[in-house]
Amino acid sequence: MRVLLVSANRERIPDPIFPLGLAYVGAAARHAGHQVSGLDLCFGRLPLSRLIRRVRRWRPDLIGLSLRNVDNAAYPRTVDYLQQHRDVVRTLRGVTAAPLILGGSGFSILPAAYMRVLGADWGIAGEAEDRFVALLEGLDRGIGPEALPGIHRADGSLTDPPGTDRQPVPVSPPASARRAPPGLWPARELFDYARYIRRGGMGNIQSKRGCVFHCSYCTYPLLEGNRFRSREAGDVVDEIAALLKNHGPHPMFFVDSIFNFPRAHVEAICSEILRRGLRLRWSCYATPVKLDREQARLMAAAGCEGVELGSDALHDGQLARLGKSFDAVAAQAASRHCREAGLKVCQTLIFGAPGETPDSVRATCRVARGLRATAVVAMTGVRVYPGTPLHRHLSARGMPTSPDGGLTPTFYIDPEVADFLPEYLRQQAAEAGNWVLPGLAAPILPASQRLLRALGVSGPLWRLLRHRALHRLNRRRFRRPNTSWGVPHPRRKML
Ligand code: B12
Ligand code: SF4
Repeated sequence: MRVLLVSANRERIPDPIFPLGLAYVGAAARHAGHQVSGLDLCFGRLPLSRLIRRVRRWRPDLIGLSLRNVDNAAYPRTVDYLQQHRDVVRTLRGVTAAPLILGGSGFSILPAAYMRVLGADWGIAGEAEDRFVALLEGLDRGIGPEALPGIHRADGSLTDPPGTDRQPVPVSPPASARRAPPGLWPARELFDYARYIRRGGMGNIQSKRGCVFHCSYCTYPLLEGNRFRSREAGDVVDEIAALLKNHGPHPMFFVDSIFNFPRAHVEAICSEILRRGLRLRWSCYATPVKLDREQARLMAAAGCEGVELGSDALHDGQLARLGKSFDAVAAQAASRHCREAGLKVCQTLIFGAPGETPDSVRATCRVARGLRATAVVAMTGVRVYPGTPLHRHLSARGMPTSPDGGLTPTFYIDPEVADFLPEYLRQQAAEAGNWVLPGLAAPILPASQRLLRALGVSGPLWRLLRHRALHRLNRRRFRRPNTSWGVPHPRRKML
């Protein structure tokens, strides 16, 4: 079968992100013997014209469309990507009758709602290598997706042939999320990896899937399953070494939900990097759980330059209500160990979850200031995603959680702090200089980000906030949402 895989994401803030998930799907389809071509809409001025030209020239039998982001998860200046997704689907429908299959993390968060509004033929939520290949093979043999489990139909419902694993809720992890990640490396050659590096992006690498924790607001266990499924350290480091060989030195990001847990896994990867003497700069998401001095030192020695430490709060009551598995003392200790090991720390915080009070906000801010992190990213309000414990908690109390099936990005701010929070956080940010308030105040304005990237600055921009001179860029309020494409300019043409 001739398969065209299209990545719809055009967001380049905070950095352009290589379509890794689609490259995995492409590798699986190729491995199964299909002819696969990739089209990435991230760069360039007239993406839809390119899309039309490619479909006309390549004449695919089937199109897989990857939707990475629903919105930028920032409040109050929220960027919603739905209209862009609609434009891409409408364009495809206008130029070909080939079946259109949706997938990707954004799609997987709202599969039923996206199926109903976008008008594609089928959709696969969650990790999709197995089911995408099964779907292609079925179609090749004249068997429709109805015969397969866990495929979304155009009306949003799920196929559920008798005798197969039942899929009771649309966002539950698919059967494949209970097995090891596929042995195949992503087919990066389908897209222009080097262009991402040139434009300031980080190379992305996945060492495991899943997350065992149950933080109240988090979608990651829904997307990847709630068990860790790790790759062999040697295989991960082989893939990194191949990327460095083919593309020269460039910063890498481990896209695992949290990279530093379980402990044996991160130790195995760091030791393997060290054993081979690979010179590498990398960063990752980290949890304070079991992050001690030895782990921080090992990561630093293996080339880790910074971690995004997901503490979320630094007040015990609020940590418990967010479903975190550590207390404020452990979060502070983890931050200190990282700093002492020479790692830059981006401390991420979420304010306004149920139970938040002005006192808990003040307590978290007070402790955060004492941590001397490189940067603090503080979210105002919690994004409420269907299927999460937070969604269930709010629904049980009769609160409106997801109008139109979750299509409108919905945030929760406890009424106790709704009036107090934005101004208080702005004040904290203004005093500290290195705080980023997504959706509220500009981290580094889009124009400045473009300039920095043009000057060859790559990797996470938050690490620059250690320079006091850059704090000045960090003091402005948003006039427009912080996006490269999310809200199209009325006069900007896409065709
Ligand atoms: C790592 C990460 C980042 C890193 C990326 C670094 C890098 N260079 O790669 C950073 C920190 C930069 C980042 C930034 C952002 N991120 Co982010 N990120 C992630 C994370 C943790 C992993 C993404 C990943 O690479 N996964 C690994 C790949 C292999 O998986 P995958 O892409 O899902 O692909 C699989 C399936 O989806 C499916 N699939 C994919 N495509 C297709 C296509 C078809 C046809 C089919 C059938 C299947 C299919 O099969 C694939 C293989 O199994 C996810 C959460 C998560 N656990 O998924 C959030 C996530 C994707 N991010 C999210 C968001 C919001 C953002 C930002 C907008 C936040 C912000 N304002 O800064 C930006 C957007 C940046 C941009 N340019 O687009 C959201 C998106 C959902 C939403 N709310 O819209 C997620 C889901 C987190 C969440 N809140 O739930 N992110
Ligand atoms: S916030 Fe982090 S630790 Fe908690 S469930 Fe999500 S990925 Fe896991």
